[in-house]
Parts: sequence; structure tokens; C-alpha cells
Amino acid sequence: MTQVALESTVIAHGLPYPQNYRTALRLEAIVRDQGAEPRTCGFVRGQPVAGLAPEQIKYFARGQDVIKASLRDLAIVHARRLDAATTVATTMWVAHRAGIQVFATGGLGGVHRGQDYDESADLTALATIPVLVVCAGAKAILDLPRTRERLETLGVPVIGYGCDEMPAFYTRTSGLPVDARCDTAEEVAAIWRAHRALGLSTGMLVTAPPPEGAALDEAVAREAIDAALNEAAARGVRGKELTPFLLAHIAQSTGEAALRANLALLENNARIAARIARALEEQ
Ligand code: PSU
Ligand code: MN
Repeated sequence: MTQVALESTVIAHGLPYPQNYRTALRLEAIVRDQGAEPRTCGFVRGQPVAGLAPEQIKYFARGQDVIKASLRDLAIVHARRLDAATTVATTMWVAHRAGIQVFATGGLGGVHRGQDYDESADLTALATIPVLVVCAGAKAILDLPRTRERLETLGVPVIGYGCDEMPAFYTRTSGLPVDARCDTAEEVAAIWRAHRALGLSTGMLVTAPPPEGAALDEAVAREAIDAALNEAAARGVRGKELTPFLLAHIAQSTGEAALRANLALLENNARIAARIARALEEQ
């Protein structure tokens, strides 16, 4: 059966309880509805798990004693037998190890604004792990033009699923072009097969805009992002805490409109990923 990987950092550190738990289960149900098997990934007592059980997902959703693990953390998590939620980078790692080719998430990490030395290991993973990642673009809190250039440098194809521009997570456009537009899962599957047939070892990004009715208004998004960035700077939030802090601040300041957009795009991406996984199986 075709499998689709799902991440756990968005559950443990990206969304509030109990929406996060309900969302995690709903994403799994959406993948199943499309005829694929969901595999929510994480580390339990230091062991990589591709396919957390519902009670493990609940424990991750409660978030206590569950750290956020990116690539640099894996050896420490493993040696010390820690429980850890996986980011895009480490979910790619777990998925690849489990033989899963397709992974759905919300927004990609990338280059932070005004701090181009703070670059998510999500980009490192895309440069080195052959997994197809479906997302709504890079998170809008980031420096999107720099992030897009980095993807080019690293040799990561960026596909627009029903779009010509990379979406900007909360909003549908960014002004940044994709490398190719695909309007069906079959077209995406054909390019991914070609990627693998050529022996390319990078990942591939499939970007899908947030659903029309759920996307944030551009001006609202811009204002909320600026406010969150200012607050983070004032409080000196940095490193791995920065992304969760910014997302939580934006959810609060938009009266949960950002949260609704985030949930809607996660569901949309899970559905698209499952269709791509099915198309890969059939070709
Ligand atoms: N998108 C969301 N919520 C999240 C994330 C993305 O809607 O919590 C997470 C993903 O797991 C992504 C991580 O891999 O944020 C990036 O964090 P950093 O910039 O610290 O690498
Ligand atoms: Mn960082």
C-alpha cells in the first residue's frame, strides 16, 4: 500500500492543543480517504518511528517532554532515548529510511529575514534526501526570495501544483516563480519518476496554494508577520524557538484566522500528497 509521511513538529510545536491532536488525526483520515496509508513520523525513546499510533500522537500533541528535532539533534535524541517531534528535515530522513517517497506538511523552513545565517536544516534535507515534499511554500515569516534562491542553488525542483508562483503559506502568491506548473497528480508523478530515474539524490518540492476561502488577506498577513517579527526581536527569541514563536504570535494576533489557514492548507496538502502517492503506484 502506498504510504504518505506526515510530520510531528507541526503537531507538538506548531499548533495549540487540542486542535493539533484533532488535526493530526484528520490528516491521517484524509490520506486514507484517498487510498493511501498515513505515516506520522517521530522519535519515541530515541527510535525513529514512521507511523505513530494514535495514543503516541496524542502524547506528542500534549507536547510535554517532546523536543523539536532537526537533523543536528538526531544522534543526541537516539543516544539519550528521547521523545522528539520531527521537522520537515527529520521527517524526510525518517520517511526515506522507511522507504516512503511522498511527504505532506504545512510550510517549509528556510532563510530567516534579516538573519541570513539562520537557515533551516529543511533546506539541507531537501538538498540531500530524495523525498517529494508537498507544502504551501516556505513559511511567510521567512525571507522568501532568499529561500527560493537557495532551493535553486541546492538543485531542488520546485513544482507549482495548480499555480505558477510559489504560494506564501498564509497567502496564495509570492511573486516568486516555480520551475514547472502541474495541474494533476499524474504530471507530478512523472517528474518525480524522472528525477529518480536520472539518479538525482535531492528532494523535490511541490507547492500548493492554501485553499481560496481559507487564505489570509495579504495586508492582514503582512501586518501580523511584522508584529510577530518585532516581538521576537524585542524578546531576543532565536534558534529553534523562533519558528514556533512566530507562528503562535501570528495565530493570536489574527484572531485565529492564521490558524484556520494553517489547518486548511495542511489538509489540502495531505490530500494532494496522497493523490501523488497513488499516481506513483499506478504509473
Ligand atoms: N509549518 C507549520 N508549523 C510548523 C512548522 C512548519 O505550519 O511548526 C515546522 C516544520 O516542522 C518545519 C520547522 O520543518 O517548523 C522549521 O523550523 P526551523 O526553522 O527551526 O528549522
Ligand atoms: Mn534556525
